[in-house]
Amino acid sequence: MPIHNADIAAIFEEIADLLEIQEANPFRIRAYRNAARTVGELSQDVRMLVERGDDLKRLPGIGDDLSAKILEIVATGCCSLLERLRKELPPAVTELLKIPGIGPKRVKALYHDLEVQTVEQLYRAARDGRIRTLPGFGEKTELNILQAVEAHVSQARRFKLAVAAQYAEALCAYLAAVPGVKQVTIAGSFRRMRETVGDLDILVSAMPDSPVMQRFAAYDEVAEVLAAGATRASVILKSGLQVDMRVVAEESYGAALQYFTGSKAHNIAIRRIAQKRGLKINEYGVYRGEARIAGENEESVYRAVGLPYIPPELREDRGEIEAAHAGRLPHLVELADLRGDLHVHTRATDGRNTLREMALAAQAQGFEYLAITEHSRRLTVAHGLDPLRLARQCDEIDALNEQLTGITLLKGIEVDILEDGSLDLPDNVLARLDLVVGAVHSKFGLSRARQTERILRAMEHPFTLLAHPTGRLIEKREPYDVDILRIIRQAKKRGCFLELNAHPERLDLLDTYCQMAKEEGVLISINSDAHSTFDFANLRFGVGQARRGWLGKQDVLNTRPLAELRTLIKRTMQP
Ligand code: DGT
Ligand code: CA
Ligand code: CA
Repeated sequence: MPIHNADIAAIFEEIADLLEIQEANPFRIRAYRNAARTVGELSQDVRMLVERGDDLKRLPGIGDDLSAKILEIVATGCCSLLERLRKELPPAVTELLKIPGIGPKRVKALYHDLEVQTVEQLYRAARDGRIRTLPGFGEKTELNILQAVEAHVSQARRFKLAVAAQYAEALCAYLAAVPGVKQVTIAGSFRRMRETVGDLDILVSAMPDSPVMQRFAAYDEVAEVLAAGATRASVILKSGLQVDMRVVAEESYGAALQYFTGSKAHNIAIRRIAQKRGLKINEYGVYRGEARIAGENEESVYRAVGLPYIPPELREDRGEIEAAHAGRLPHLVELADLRGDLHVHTRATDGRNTLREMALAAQAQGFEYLAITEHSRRLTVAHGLDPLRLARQCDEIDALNEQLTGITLLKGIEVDILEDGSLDLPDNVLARLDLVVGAVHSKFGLSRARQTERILRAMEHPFTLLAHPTGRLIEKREPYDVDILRIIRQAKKRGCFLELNAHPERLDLLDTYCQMAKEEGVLISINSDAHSTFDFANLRFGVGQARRGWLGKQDVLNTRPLAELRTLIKRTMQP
């Protein structure tokens, strides 16, 4: 079974969780968490590194022990340590950990103090009011748990786009190499770049004698074949991800791609337009009576119904069809439009590379500038900077800029927005910087009014952009409650900006908020929030989300050349 980065990361993450429940050495736990992050966010395939004989120890945070574990996982598909740990704890502990909002600390307390061992028991304990009696739990947490369990039961599992991408791209490469295969495309929500996908929909065109169907069912990561016919098959991968595949004739490829890309709402709206024009549209083509008038590519399908090509990210029936009719479709931003990144960390706080390594990686990415934005002192877990350490880093950046050519480092900070809306560093310290990235890292539970007020007040200081503006973590932490429209309007007034964080767990701003910012005339910065040189690879997911939010190149702050960017951010530094 081929092992993907996400599999290795999940094993390390589970080991860390189980060790934490067993109250193991915190450093050991930390090491597994870091390793999970390193591997999970790596843009290269670890299995390939192993096959090539690369030294895994050159990866950040991977030493002898972890490197041996990775080799074991790649070779055997599992990890003996994890199996041992699982045997030592009741199986339901693993289940409990999957519920959002219940981390290892809470599982530990529930397991040790309430003897809760199954999700069912957890539900009953919450319903009967027994959880609130535990130290550190309270009524509110109990209610949260109750809701989380209900949501967990009712909601089918979805996969984060970046995780699905690891499985999807490997499978596509495998299918593309099957004899007789001509085209392979992942359609569905994956192609529309939704932040999570329910399943993968793969479309293939192949010669009639191609063994692609058999090969698909025989893919060594398939756990179960749900259905297999002459032109369609569905399987479940060992990761739990379902994959539907269809094989279509080449002349229908565009029609099928249009159909299976969806969304369903978009397709229904397109079909209605076709009907009005006396046409019939399905996954084989567009027909007038018996005659097929389009279908070999998507452009022909849209042309047949009188529309220009609509990019997949817009196909949600959220106004794209009207815009297409009126010739007002946006020209969407592309990864290659980005000229820099305005939010990254280095070893000075919780990043894993040096200033120079980050600068060179950004340059290799084709960037012209990179803003270094460490955490501020309040965030002690990340070893945030105080004024003295910040000043020292500024000197280092100045010195490094003297040496570097073709890339400019900007001096910034990711400063904590405190509960009262003040910033974690005084204005006169911030004033020395090129830009200030403000972020909420605490008190997520404030009321909407207070949370909004807090952020509006923060903008009265030197303030360039609001990082991850709602603080949500996909399927892990709900967004904090905030009046985003008021914040966008204040940003407009103030001349500052909002971030779209490209980290696959964040992708925050939501697409609809991006659209809102665009309408209000507030530029968005698509940032990696990189904690290592590998993380720039995440920018493609940020760009995907931006495209879903209708953003064009001109709507994105970091598509601006350096000189223009400097003018724009300079204004934000005067309160
Ligand atoms: P997902 O998998 O939940 O993330 O979302 P999708 O959009 O990938 O949905 P999925 O996998 O159920 O179906 C793939 C595409 O097939 C969908 O986007 C549009 C098309 N499709 C599915 N069912 C229908 C339908 O009943 N009518 C129409 N017009 N299209 C459909
Ligand atoms: Ca799908
Ligand atoms: Ca599907």
